[in-house]
Amino acid sequence: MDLFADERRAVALGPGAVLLGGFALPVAEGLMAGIEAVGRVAPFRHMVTPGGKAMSVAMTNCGAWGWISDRAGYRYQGVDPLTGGAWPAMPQGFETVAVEAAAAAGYAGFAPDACLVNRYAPGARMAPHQDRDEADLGAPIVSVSLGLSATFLWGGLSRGDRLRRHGLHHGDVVVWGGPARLAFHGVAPLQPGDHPAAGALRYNLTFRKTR
Ligand SMILES: O=C(O)CCC(=O)C(=O)O
Ligand SMILES: [Mn+2]
Repeated sequence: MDLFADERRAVALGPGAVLLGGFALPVAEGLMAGIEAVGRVAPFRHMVTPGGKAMSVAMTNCGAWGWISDRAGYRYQGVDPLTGGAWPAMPQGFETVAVEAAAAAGYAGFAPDACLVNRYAPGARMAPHQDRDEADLGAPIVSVSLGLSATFLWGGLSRGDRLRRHGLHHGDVVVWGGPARLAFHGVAPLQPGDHPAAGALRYNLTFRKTR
C-alpha cells in the first residue's frame, strides 16, 4: 500500500478549483528558507482591518506588489509601509512552484506579481472572504500550505453558501480560478501542534497576479 497516495492526490473542490495534495512537498524546505529570508527584510506584522481590528494572522509580502490592510482599506502597493522600502523579491523557487501548480490545475501561463505570506499561530484564523483586490481576475490564485495542518473552509460565490471543510497539510497547494475565482474561503482557528519544519506555526503563501 502506498501510504502517500492519499496525501498526493488531487481533489476537485468544484469547477475551477483543485487541492493538489503534497504538490509542493519536494520544494518545501526551500520555501521555508525563503520565508525566513523574506521575514528578515519585511518583518511579519499584524495588519489592521479598515474597522481598526488587528488581524490574528501575521503577514508580510514578497514580489513587486504587496497586499496591505489599514484604516484606509485593502490594497496592493509596491512599498512596505513598515520599512518604507520595496518588498523583497520572490525567493528562488517561489514563482516556479506557483506556475507549475497553476499549470497542473489547468491554468497555463500564470505570471504572479505578488506573494502574500501568512503566518498562523495557534488560534489564528481567517474569516471567509473573497480575494477580489486584484485588477486581473482572469488569473487564478495559488495557495501553498506549510507547517502545521489547518482546516480550509471552502464555500461558493455567495457569502451564505455552505462552507465545506478540507484539511490542508504541509506541502499542499490549492488553486482556484475561472468560475471559482471569487469563491468565498477561509481558515478555521489553528490548533496547537508541533511540526518538524515549522514548530508551532503554519505558513501560507498566496500567489496572485494583481494587474
Ligand atoms: O491561509 C490560507 O490557507 C488562506 C489564505 C488566504 O485566503 C488569503 O491570504 O487571502
Ligand atoms: Mn484569500
